[in-house]
Amino acid sequence: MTATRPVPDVPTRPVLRNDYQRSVATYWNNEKDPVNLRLGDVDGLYHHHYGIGDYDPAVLGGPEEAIIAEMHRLETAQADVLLDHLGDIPPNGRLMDGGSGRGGTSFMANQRFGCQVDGVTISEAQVAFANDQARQRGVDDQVRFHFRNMLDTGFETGSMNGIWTNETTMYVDLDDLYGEFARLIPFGGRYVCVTGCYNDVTGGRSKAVSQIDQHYTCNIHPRSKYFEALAANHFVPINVVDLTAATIPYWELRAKSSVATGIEDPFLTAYREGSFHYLLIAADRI
Ligand code: GPP
Ligand code: MG
Repeated sequence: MTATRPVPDVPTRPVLRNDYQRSVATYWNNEKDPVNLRLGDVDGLYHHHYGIGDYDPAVLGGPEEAIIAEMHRLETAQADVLLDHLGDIPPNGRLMDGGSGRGGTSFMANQRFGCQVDGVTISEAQVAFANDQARQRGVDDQVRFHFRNMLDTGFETGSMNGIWTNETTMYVDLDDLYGEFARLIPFGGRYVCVTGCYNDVTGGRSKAVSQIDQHYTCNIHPRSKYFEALAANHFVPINVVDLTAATIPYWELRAKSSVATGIEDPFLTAYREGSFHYLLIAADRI
């Protein structure tokens, strides 16, 4: 007789490995910023990423709600572009969201592909929030959020058709991350990354980039590091899209909004001076 062992929903090793990870988890466990919650309240998709595309200038003369709704529309448009790059995912497929936040992009992926989505985050508050959203949306049998570390997920080898990270890679070592993703995605699967990275061509970390790091307790990587770490871990880029010009209007609108957080000027400076890019990378696992 073959004994089947239950698969626990917690990895066997501790999720938080060091003081840095604990400090990041604490930040996100306590985060309740209107720039995220008020935008999410518009339609129940709570994002933790920025927007792309032009805003409608008419919102500037209108009520505050119109600006909030417009910023939310641009953030949702960003997630749509990310998902466009995942390619065809069958309804019986499975995707992973590395650093899933309050779940916005995961719900959009499930809506689009009808497939199973597993989000992982080291914030227990985000796991609880996003699983509650899944229940409210009636998709908790398909979209699940886990208190796990994307560097060591505990998911089965080869179990994911695709993985994305939507502005989360600045919190981790890229070699560790892509080593784990190479384990999870079988040959031919797709990885999509949207990130902010600094520009090797203009030199080291600019003052504005350092201010962004300081604001979020993160460690923005140079552009070169992404391609090095992907290549070293069996990922070959098929598309690289510089979204910098497309994200500037979002930051201009955000700077004028009532929910500005103070990080708008460093982003605008970094993008305009060319020391920082907003980049999408889609890569195949070979
Ligand atoms: C957060 O989105 C994104 C990050 C913390 C990573 C930093 C991103 C870079 C591109 C450098 P958020 O929606 O939680 O941030 P905010 O609260 O500022 O809207
Ligand atoms: Mg936000």
